[in-house]
Amino acid sequence: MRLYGDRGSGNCQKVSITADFLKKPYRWIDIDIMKHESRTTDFLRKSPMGQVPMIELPDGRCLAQSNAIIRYLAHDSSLLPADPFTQAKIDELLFWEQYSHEPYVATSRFHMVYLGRSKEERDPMRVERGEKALDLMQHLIKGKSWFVGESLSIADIALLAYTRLAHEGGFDLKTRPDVMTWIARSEKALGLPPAGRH
Ligand SMILES: N[C@@H](CCC(=O)N[C@@H](CS)C(=O)NCC(=O)O)C(=O)O
Repeated sequence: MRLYGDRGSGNCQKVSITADFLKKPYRWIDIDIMKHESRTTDFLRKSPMGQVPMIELPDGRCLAQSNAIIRYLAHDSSLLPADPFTQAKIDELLFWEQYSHEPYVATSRFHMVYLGRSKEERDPMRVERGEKALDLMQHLIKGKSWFVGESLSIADIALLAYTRLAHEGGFDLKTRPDVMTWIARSEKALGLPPAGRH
């Protein structure tokens, strides 16, 4: 399998974290999004969405969208239990992450880390919605170890990717202590070095 990705992207990190945890071999292919390398004719032929992460299977089939990819990789593993309702609860969080978390927390980080904007120059609407998303995570994880069920799942990986990097987008997790504990728990379970100050 080939994994096309930008190493600084949380969406791409979701895929490498999942593949590494499941010991699925892959070849990482660096795509520099700032040089628009995901928009070349060759890349668009493989994946018309023009974004990373994207995987290419040995038989040539390609798949984009981080949460679709990790869901595919996790099939038949502990990260995606077989029970249909449990899977739907995981999907609930995968969709929520893409609609209500990533567009605000990740893009605020993108503006600071990739575009070099200051914390003060962030888009106030994105900041407000990002803060709300992080508050909801605190509410959901309070009193629990994992977001769905009793074990680590791809819901945790999807949410972890940008939440552990939220400080790089100017967000402070100190008022969400259970989120901070869950980040440390998840990083340990996944064998990841701590992403830094929260
Ligand atoms: N919903 C997509 C978002 C993918 C995305 O936004 N990718 C960014 C990097 S994080 C990208 O490829 N940007 C370059 C571009 O759009 O040209 C996913 O979850 O994979």
